[in-house]
Amino acid sequence: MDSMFLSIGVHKLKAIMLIAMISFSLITLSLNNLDNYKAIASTINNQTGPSTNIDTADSNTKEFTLIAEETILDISPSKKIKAWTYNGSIPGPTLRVTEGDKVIVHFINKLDLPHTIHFHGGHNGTMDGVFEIVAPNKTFTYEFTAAPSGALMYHCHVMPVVEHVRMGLYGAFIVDPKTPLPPAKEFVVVFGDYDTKDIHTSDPESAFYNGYENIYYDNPLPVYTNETARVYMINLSQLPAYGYHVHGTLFKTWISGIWMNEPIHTQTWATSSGDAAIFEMKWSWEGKYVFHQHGIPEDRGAIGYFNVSEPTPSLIDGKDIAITKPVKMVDWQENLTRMLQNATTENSKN
Ligand SMILES: [Cu+2]
Repeated sequence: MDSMFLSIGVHKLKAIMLIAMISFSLITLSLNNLDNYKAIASTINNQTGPSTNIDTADSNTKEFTLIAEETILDISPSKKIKAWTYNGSIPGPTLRVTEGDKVIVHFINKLDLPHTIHFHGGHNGTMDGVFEIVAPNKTFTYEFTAAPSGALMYHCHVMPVVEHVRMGLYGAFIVDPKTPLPPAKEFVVVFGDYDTKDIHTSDPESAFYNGYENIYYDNPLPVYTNETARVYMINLSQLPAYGYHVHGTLFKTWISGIWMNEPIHTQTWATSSGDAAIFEMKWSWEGKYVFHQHGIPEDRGAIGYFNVSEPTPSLIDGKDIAITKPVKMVDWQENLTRMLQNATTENSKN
């Protein structure tokens, strides 16, 4: 009897010790997390640019920080708006990873309303950014394995979603295949819209690529003759599906922006809100070749052109021209958007 009592007592003692150890670990873990976030937040506060990728020892882990904050910015020469942004621009930074990478995204909500980040592509339900609402001044870490490869996207999924997306909480999420793609000059084009009077309207006054009306009509995309241009088209507008059309050539389309699809040949390709496509095209002749969302959106700012010129012998492969190496124009595009939007955020005021 005594020994049985002793044995139960020892089990109880072990259980109590185990619970105490777990509680201590959890408290330490959450404190560490908090310190982590504070460190990340102070790093971001000290940054001037859109840099999000935190160096990690493991090259198969890609770690980013996105901060939702109020931002005053221009979407045209005459329209200054009060937006909600990830890291101070519309769209937020393009997040680029390789299929199979472990993706870690630290989200810091500095806005006065709850927000989230919902990623397209594969992940488990707890990482979906719908039911895990992130309250003001709170943080959340999204973690998943990048798949499938293609042109994906991210956006806030708090209701009303039309308002949260249109206010600016969206961006491109590009997942490269494990096998490197053939060389091309690459552009990311995120299609969005806005209305200064009615944020819920189905007939918005502004439509644009990468957050600024007519951005690539006034600053055309440079391509050389016989060089392949690759366009990652991400549709985060709130409009019905309009077709992306390119002048002077047909183009290959990977439906829904998914690399595992077989490409088809197209003159125009329509995407709906929340869908994407990858296009590849080239021209044999010099010239100005317009691209636009065919119809209403082009009249409201969703138009630009490729400025196709003959390459000169001095061009550097992989820097100026994509012959054997790719040329990624995303940084150039993001800098252009930031320059034109001329944003003021709480961070930039500090
Ligand atoms: Cu939101």
